[in-house]
Amino acid sequence: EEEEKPSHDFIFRSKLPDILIPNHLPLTDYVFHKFSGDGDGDSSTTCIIDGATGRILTYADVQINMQRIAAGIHRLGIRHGDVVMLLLPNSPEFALFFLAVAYLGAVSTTANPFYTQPEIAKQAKASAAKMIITKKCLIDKLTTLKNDGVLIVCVEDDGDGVVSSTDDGCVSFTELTQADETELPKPEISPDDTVAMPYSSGTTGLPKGVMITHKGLVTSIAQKVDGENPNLHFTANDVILCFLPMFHIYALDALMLSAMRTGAALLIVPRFELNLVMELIQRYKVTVVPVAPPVVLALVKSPDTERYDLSSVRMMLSGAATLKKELEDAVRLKFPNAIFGQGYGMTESGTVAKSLAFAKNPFKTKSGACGTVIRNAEMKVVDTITGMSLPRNKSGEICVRGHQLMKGYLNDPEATARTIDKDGWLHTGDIGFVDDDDEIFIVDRLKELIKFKGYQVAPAELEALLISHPDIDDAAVVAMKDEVADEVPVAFVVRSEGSQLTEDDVKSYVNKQVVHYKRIKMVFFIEAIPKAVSGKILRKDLRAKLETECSK
Ligand code: 4UW
Repeated sequence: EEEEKPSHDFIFRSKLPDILIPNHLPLTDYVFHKFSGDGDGDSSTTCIIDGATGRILTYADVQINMQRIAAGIHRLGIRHGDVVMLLLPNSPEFALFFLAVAYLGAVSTTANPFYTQPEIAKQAKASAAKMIITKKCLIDKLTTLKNDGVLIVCVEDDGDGVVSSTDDGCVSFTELTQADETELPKPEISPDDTVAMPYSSGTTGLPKGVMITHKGLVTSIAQKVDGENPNLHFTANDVILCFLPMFHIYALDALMLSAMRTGAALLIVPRFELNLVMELIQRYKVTVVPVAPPVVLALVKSPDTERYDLSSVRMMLSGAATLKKELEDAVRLKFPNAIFGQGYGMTESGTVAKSLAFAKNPFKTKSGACGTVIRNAEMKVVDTITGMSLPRNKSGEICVRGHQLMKGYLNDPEATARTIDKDGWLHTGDIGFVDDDDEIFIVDRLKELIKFKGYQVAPAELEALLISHPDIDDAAVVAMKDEVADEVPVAFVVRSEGSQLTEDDVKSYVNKQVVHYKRIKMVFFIEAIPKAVSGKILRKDLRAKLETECSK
């Protein structure tokens, strides 16, 4: 008997028409197209402002540095397809090295510089990184990798450019900048070559290398900032603030590269500190302030916002985690002259949705919506049980399709197939609906992922650490709601027989091995972890247990 198939899918599209996207181009050609022979960009305008030092790099500076660094790392043996790890805080060097690696046809795997030594080692090994670009203060975490033959390049800022040291056995950066950019023939790059490889746990399991291609990233940027009526209207007059972490897709794609494509200035700030940020907004007349929900909370609560002139801000965009409607309404009141809206994205898919309030010719939008699907893409909402696509105003799993999607997970075809189905739909693991005005509302998360202030916490990673403890027989990690962080990881632990293990023992065992936002906040001892017959942890049951029995 034939299976009954729905006669059609309910597919949602942008209100903006599709555009021609030059996604045959290598990423750096596309990004700097305005400043090439056929472009109308002025290379003497500011590309990067270093918020830490005030140093300015023009579009010409950035391009020549990109080519020199590319020639320099090529000399050190980096070739097309090789992986280079960027282990840097937000800095101009982050941008320059990312661009240089892309220019060469090599791959940047980006990592949080606050990661612990084992977290760094795991990603460096899994991605087979040949070189790590870092700062001197971080090299202690790289000793073992260096002994294993990974090249370490240190960048230090001496105020007027990048220099470095040869002590500690690191490669001299001076060697790189002395390289002659003309000695490097322009590398052949295919649109399907990987250019960026951030790590993400996706909908399930451990963090995996997300292979983002030149074509994928070019498409994602174009979907936002290209066209007659760009969805995200950045211009050469904008000063775009960047304190969100550049190793994460939000800042990398939607801020750094999108800013460069449009000729805007990117004001790079090493970390978020509210008063410093407001000081910088005032000093540089910042026009675009990209945020995540905890920053919105800080802005709304701060009594100091009145002390600074923040009137230059015309656009404020939030994303990476759920923003409560009350908070959105409160921040709108505080910045009456700025357009406020959300974007919704995922490492594996780039931007999925953007508020059309940011378009050159904007649309009216609602508070609480996380945008409308970007142009040149399709979206559907599917029933989580039947897989059938759903009409407007019905909640289900959000799926997206288009050239912006990742190529797949590194060395993990199974996880890739679980995430992108045979028809090319990427299953986000987010539950939401599309309303009558094409606006998307996210209402829940189907996937395991925990988001602490927008940072990824993979339960499977913490569970593996917990189970490695000799006194722990089994464990499960789930999210608990939190006022400030949105979600925090908490653990359910099954002690081995006779064990006197305490909550503090468990916490200190795990928490010294992980970066701060992965730290377990509470431990609950139970008899057994609830599991389905398949062995899958019943996380829903644990979350329900949290709400009923565990409130302490
Ligand atoms: N509302 C509710 C949201 C939202 C959200 C994300 O760490 P990842 O893999 O990736 C990101 C990417 C964010 C992003 C990318 C590009 C872009 O233009 C933009 O605009 C603001 C943002 O966070 O986590 C992906 C998961 O994070 C949740 C959701 O569960 C998603 O699958 N998430 N944005 N506005 N939840």
